[in-house]
Amino acid sequence: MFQIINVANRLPVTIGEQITLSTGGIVSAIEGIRKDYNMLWLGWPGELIEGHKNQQQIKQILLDKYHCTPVFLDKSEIDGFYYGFSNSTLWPLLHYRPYFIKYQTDWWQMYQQVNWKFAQAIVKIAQKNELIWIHDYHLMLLPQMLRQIKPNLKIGFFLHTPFPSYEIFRCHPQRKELLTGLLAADLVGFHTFGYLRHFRSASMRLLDIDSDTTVINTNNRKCTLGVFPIGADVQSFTNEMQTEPFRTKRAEFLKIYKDKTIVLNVERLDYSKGVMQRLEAIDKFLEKRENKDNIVFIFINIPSRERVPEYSNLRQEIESFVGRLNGKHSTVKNTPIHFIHQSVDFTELCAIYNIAKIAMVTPLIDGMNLVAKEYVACKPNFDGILILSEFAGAANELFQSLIVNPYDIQNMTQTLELALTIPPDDMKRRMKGMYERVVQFDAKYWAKSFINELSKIQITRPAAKKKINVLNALTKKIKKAKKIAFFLDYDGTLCPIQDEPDKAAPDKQLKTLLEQLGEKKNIDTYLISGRTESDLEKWFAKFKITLIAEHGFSYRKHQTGRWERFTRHIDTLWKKPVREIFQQHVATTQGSFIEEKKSSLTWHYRKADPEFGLYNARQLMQLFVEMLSNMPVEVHHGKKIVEVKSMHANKGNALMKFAGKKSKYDFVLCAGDDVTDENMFKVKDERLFKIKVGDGNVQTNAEYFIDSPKELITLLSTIIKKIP
Ligand code: GDG
Repeated sequence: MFQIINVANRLPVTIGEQITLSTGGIVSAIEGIRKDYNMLWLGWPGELIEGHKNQQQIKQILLDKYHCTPVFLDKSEIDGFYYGFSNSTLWPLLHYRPYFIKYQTDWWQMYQQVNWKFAQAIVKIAQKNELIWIHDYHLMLLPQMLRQIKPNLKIGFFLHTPFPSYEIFRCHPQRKELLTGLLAADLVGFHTFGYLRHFRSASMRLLDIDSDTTVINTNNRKCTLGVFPIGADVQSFTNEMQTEPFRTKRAEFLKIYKDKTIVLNVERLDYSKGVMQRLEAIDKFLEKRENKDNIVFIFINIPSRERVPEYSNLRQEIESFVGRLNGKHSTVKNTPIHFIHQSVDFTELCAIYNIAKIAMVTPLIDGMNLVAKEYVACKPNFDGILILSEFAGAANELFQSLIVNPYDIQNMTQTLELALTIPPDDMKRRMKGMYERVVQFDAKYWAKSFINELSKIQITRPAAKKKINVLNALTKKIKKAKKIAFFLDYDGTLCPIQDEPDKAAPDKQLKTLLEQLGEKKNIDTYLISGRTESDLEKWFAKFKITLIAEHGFSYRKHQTGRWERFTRHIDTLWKKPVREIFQQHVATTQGSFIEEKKSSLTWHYRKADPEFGLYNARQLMQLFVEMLSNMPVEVHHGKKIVEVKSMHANKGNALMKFAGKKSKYDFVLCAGDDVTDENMFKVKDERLFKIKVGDGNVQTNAEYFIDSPKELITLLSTIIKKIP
């Protein structure tokens, strides 16, 4: 059995005449640790050459020789899922290029279909205890799909690209589905805290869910967020630099570029890498330079996604710009720009990294950028200068580089001039600092830290566990009871919380339950809610139950049909100053509003920006602590609300009024989801059976948990059948 199933869009192999191991960022990172873990790699093997071995043969070779399981894609899947949705829709979105986004509904269907295909391929091989590690934007729906089939798998997801700000991410038609897909993972990792912050912000704003800095809570599950900056495969570069082929290549290059300063550029040909802006800066630099014979700019631009029009257009643009620049700046002795539109082999890459005096890594945006780290890794003598874009994830760590803004052409030109004149001591000091960091936090370190974090995560499903107990415990107790009272909160307890309070009308199943409860001689039912008298009357007047409004401010027995107050004289002088303060907050916190009831004033911020709303709610709470300390009110900060209410309206008191020690009841069930229900749960009386509905991870005085209103209704419907 495998310990880890590593899932990425591409397998680390290229299938041509022969099957070979490919190079690239993720590949080297994962390959570096494969020996340490029993790891299976699952992914697409790439487009197969016609007439090559059949799929079954390839499958066998991949498994035996490379520990890989292929997920084959047909032509329409490759077009719709890979070139379409992944690389023409998601890639530009994640790289802040909304105007490059192309979108087709059939691509979205293909994306779902292929994610589903991956999910099924995984469950075929996954037993129980493997860690599933999913990589990158091609597979954002996969965590949720896997979770649906195998709820207890431990799933990690790492995003290799940036995660853009909410304002960009929200442009996507499937923004909610994509986030929900990811949030089903137990751990979601990013290269930088900035991306994590954006992801969290988008989740809070688009899905209206709560979150701490590194944890997002969804449906009784926790999704942990973490920062794991990918490192370079330092070991491979260091080893390569000890070899004879490397020494030969290095000597050869030194001879070719004798007396010339090499400025190196290595990247996939991609619009995120800022090649055009860099060429512009080089043009300006060369315009000012007197001696153009002794400098050469080597561009290694590996071909990438050429079937996507933006990429082939960019290639043409770059090639024609390079042509113009060489025409303009070449001398008899030198052609300043050396443009290679193909991959060079690993030994050559090492040699060129090693001898280049300057590396220019100036993407407009980049998740991390491994080239920057690899260049540093190939500088054990600290003799090089890295010019690095502030928009590469790597800039957070490689701060001793010369940091540039790639949109500021003049800044890049000047930095290039500075790099050429930097004193050797300064150069060494900078490179030494970066080298030490790159060596310490390499690819292995990255992969191990992600895997460790994922293995440490406890998959707790407390609500599910206690749910089993609740039915048993309740059955046991209720069977012995002669006279029973049910105190049931409404919103969030018998009915899911809705955006609009008016939408929360009781459904058919609940109505049936209330009818049945009304008919039960041995059970009295109290619907105890924060809602107004008229709201409750509108929906529940016809049932034979007692309605308790405004958290225990007034009640209505079915027999009389009349509303009565628990306490006669209630002081409401506090309302005026509280209303004024709430109004000030309504003006500044867009989307917030005030709700006024007889016994309370509530400021709602569920439609406001979640962070600004929360900030203002906390400000209000601080203010009220002093301001209302001598008033007969209770203040509480609940689910997206700040409420000030008369202290006479209290669900615990209301419960005691009807079901106190001297009452006829020998068993009292109370169920609620909110802080106001805690007043019932706080009552100490062994006749009480307290059920909290919703998130099992919160502090509560209740003893039992139920996941959702739907499950509570099912539980109650089951239980009342056992009572005469
Ligand atoms: C994505 C994110 C993130 C390049 N030319 C040759 C060659 N390479 C290798 C480099 C490096 C890799 O390709 C490129 O990795 P990057 O990190 O720079 O960029 P992306 O491919 O866009 O990768 C990126 C990365 O994922 C990892 O999380 O850093 O931000 O966009 O390893 O060495 N290798 C050889 N010949 C070449 O000509 N042999």
